[in-house]
This record gives sequence, structure tokens and C-alpha cells, in this order.
Amino acid sequence: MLVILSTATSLNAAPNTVLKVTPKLASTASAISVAPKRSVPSVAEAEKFLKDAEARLDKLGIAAQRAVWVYETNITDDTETIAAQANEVALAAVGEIAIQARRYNDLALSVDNKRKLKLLQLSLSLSDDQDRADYTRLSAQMSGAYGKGKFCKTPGDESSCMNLGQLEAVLAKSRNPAEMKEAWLGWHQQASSYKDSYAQYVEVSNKGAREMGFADTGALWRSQYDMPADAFAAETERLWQQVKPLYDSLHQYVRLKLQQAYGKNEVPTEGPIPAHLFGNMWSQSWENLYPIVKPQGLSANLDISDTLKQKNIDAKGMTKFAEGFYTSLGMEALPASFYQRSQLTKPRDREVVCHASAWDVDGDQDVRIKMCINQTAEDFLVIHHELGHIYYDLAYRKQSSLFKGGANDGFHEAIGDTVALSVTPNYLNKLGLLSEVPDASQDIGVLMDRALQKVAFLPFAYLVDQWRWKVYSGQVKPQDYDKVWWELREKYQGVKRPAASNGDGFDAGAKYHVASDTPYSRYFLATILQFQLHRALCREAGYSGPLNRCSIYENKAAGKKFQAMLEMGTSRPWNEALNAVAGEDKLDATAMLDYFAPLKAWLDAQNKELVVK
Ligand code: X8Z
Ligand code: ZN
Repeated sequence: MLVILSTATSLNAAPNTVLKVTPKLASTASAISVAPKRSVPSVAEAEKFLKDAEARLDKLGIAAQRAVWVYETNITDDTETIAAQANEVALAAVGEIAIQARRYNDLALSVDNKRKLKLLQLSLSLSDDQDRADYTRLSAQMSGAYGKGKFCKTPGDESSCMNLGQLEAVLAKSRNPAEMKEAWLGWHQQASSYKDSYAQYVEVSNKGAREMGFADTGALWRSQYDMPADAFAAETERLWQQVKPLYDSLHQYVRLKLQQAYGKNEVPTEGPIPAHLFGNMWSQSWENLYPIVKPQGLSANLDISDTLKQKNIDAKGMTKFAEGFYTSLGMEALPASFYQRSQLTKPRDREVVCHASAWDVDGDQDVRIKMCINQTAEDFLVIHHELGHIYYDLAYRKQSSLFKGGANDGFHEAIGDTVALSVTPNYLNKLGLLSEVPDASQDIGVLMDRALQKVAFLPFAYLVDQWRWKVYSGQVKPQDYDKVWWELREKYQGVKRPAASNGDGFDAGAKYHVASDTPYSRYFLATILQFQLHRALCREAGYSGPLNRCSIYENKAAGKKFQAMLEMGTSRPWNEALNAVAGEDKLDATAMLDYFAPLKAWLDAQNKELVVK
């Protein structure tokens, strides 16, 4: 089973590191680096090494997962230390095994074993005890700080404090710019408390990447896609260029609508738009703007939030609906322990990390999600996303443990979203969650709603790692964290900071994945990939109409094709997994562009007309 070392363990997607332990004692990593030169090992020795490594990493991985689960569902000083220590033990084994794996690189091994050796070497190795302790301590500390983060209007007065969920709700619902700005600034301000930790963490992490022969941690991250690191960077840029015109059209239209709503003082006619006006803390997903930007005359109500409340469909009920989609495809029911062990709602009596995550605790049946579910349309989709991780975990559990992972981390993120693309108005109506099915004349509205989630997200998903790659390479130093973060946000998203920065803030750290050091390119890939998978599965289901009206609900043929890909796990390069479903072996944004083509034409016409007015 695969475990990411950092509390991002829980996000369960990037095979940064793989853990295992044999019953024999782990020798220290520093001992390895001075190991005497040995003769060329045999194939049999390599096979034994891999088998032992898998068993050893499995055992340590499970222990670390449990410790981190307890920490993230009950943040205290003790659970923080326990989680950091469990990760430290695991990290020692990962590094040690990664270095040892090099001995076998030139042997004529089976394709599978060659791949396992390669995967083992795509991880950090910190041979110094102090470095490992620092790395895991800083990592746990930052995740905890993020989870506990609060903005207190009156410093020192607990009753004036708001947590992230409450601040996000202000941005989602308020139409008062001053109020939104306060919530935005409050959350971003709290992140500066862990800026120094982050800067130290970057240094230690780079040491670990360099021990494994990578230029820095960013280069290690970019090396995890079955292609050279530079080729990966070029590939993501190619995809961004493919989708940029679509984003630009949406951004321009939303600008005009925001200007109508808030006036020219708040929303400039040119240049970046203040980031607090998009209904989301990171301006990464704009669906809360739907009431402001929805096409006139296209009045279909797509928001199921009220119905969920009226019908008393609670967090578990919402999760059951999502599970029902997967089982309708022919996939298995979730194990009973899933409902016993998951955290579906925010506990009232303790601090937790609310950011949604899926956990494959034992590489077998012990799967869980951790969320703080609200009865909203947004969370309804997030549950589908999380169950995508879970169904992937369950599907590849028969693989040997180094292959228990996604084809790449973008695949892991794309599965649930692919399913959620089939959560169409028609499907919601079938479930009794939407009273009216909008007819084809309302499609622009439905597409707009989706575009606010998916198209709006693209530049953010792209830029987070543009920033981190620069930070890890040393091109951006701590004193310039904010400066470069906002250069990128202006350049790609076309958004700006609502007020000048005090110069020493850590706005990037106000995003969960930076504080928890979870790579983010995966979400960019996933956004493109989910449309490719959706197009292919709809084709498999015999569907040939507009992609936004396709739902693969209850389609066993599509389900079978999907499941076969999920079962492959990491065992084959990702393009083979894509090929298995789509008969294509490259990422390609045309599926996404096709999906939104009617909206793109509509936006361009509106933009012309609205500008002339
Ligand atoms: O972090 C997540 C998931 C867990 S893997 C809830 N997402 C990204 C985010 O929230 O920033 C899903 C979409 C992007
Ligand atoms: Zn995810």
C-alpha cells in the first residue's frame, strides 16, 4: 500500500513513498550510505528484496495511517507527536529501501519488478536522523495549524473567532464586499503563523530529494508520470494552452456580471478582479456565483441544497446516494466498517482537519472518508469525489502492494469527478432530489453551472505547483512567497489580492495543499482527464448525444470498462490505463472543449454584446 509521508498521507493518491517493514529490525539509513561495495546481486536477490520491501513498507504504512487518522480527527499536542513519530519511522524505511533499490537497477528483471524498483526510487530519502525528525514534525505541525486555523475579529476573544468553514460560508453566501473581504483577509492572515515552518520544511524536503538524485522536490514530483520531469512540465503547459481560450471567455463574462452586481469601484473593467468576490476562498471554483451569472431567462434551479434540507437527507444519507451511483455501475457495496469508521460530520468537541480526504488504511477493506459534510449541492459532489478514491482503493486491492495506487495521482483525483459528471439534472430528478428537469433549451444554464466548477478551476489547479516548483527549486525565496504567488494568480486566474499585503504574509499557505504539502498538478490533470473518461464511458454506454446530458447511471457496460481500469492500479504506465478505457494514450482537452462548446459560443456572443452596451 502507498503512503505519502506528510499528513497528506490521507489524500491517498500520490505514490510519493511506499512503506513496508519486515519483522527484522530496520537498519538505520545512515548505515546504508556507508555500506561496503558488494558484488553484483542476482535476480533472485532482487526478487527477495522487493518482496521484503513490500511487506516492510506495508506494515509501517498501516501504522502511520492509523496514527495520522487519529491525529487529523482529534488534533492535540500528543496526537501530533504520535503521528509525526509514526511517519518518521516509516520515512526511515522508505529512504533506506529507496537507496537499496538502486543496487538492482541493471538486472534483467520482469517488467513488473522493474516498475516496482522504479516506483521505490521516486521518493525522498533522508539519511540524517535529525532531518527526518524535522521533516515529519514540521509536516504534522503545519497540517494541525491549518486544521485549527481561526480568524478572531477581536484578538483574544474566543467568541469572535471563526473557523475556515464559517469563513467559507460568508464568501459563499454574502453579497456584501466589505464582509467578504474581511473573511478573506482573516483566513489568509492566519497562515503567516506557519510560514517559517514551511520555509524550513522546504529545505529539508529538498535534501531528501537530492539524496535520491533529484534536483529538488519539485523535480521529484514532476518525475512521477512515466515521462521525464521536463516533458511533464511541457505537457501541462500544452494542456493549459488548449483550455485557456475557454477560461478567458468565462472570466470575461463573469467580470461583466460581477461589475453589474458590485459596480465598477469593486470590479475593474480591465486587469485582475479582486479575489474575494468569487464565492470561494481561493477563487478556485465559482459555483456560488451561479445566481449572479446565470443566463437570463434560463431559470432552471439546479441547486439541490434546499431539497437536501427539506427532505432531511443527512451526511450519511448523502453518502448512501453517492454509493448508490457506484453500485449501479456494478461495483461492490461499501464495507460496513466504512460507515462505522468514517468521519462524515464535524465533531463539536474537538479540533479536526475538515478538508475532505479518503483513506485506504490497510490496503484491503478498511477504507474511510473524513469530511465535515454540509447539506449542500457542493458537498454532494465532493462525496462522489471521495468515493472515487475509495472505489479505486477497493478495485486495486488484489494488486501487490507497490501497485496499490492510481495509474498516476491525476487518475486518482479524476475517478469520482468522472462519476459526478453523470450527476445530471435528469439523474437528480430520478432520485427525487430535483423536482423539475430542465429541457434542452436550458442547457446553457446547466453548462454554466458546470463551467463555474470546472473551467474556473483550471488556472488555479495549474498555478499552485508553478509556484511550488519555483519555491522548491530555490528560485523563489521566503521573502518573495507572496509576491510570486500573486504574480501567478494575476497571470493565470486574472484575480488580485483584495488589499495590499503586509509584505511578509503566506497567502499560498492559506491553501490546504500547501500547508499539507500535497502536490496539486494532479487536480489539473484530473480536470482534463475526467472529461476524456466521461466521453469514453458514454460512448461505451452507447450514448451519442451532447456530453452534458449523458449519465452512465445504471450502465453495467460502462461500469465494467471503468472497473477494469481501476483494477490495474499503478501496475502499468498511466497511458495504458487511459487506453483501456478511452482507446487514447495522451491527455487531451478536446473532450472538455467539446463538452463546453455550446457554452463557449454563447459566452463569446454575450461578451461582445455586453461590452457594446
Ligand atoms: O482536495 C480536494 C479533494 C480531496 S483530494 C476534496 N480537491 C481539491 C481542492 O479542494 O482544492 C478536490 C478539487 C480540488
Ligand atoms: Zn481527491
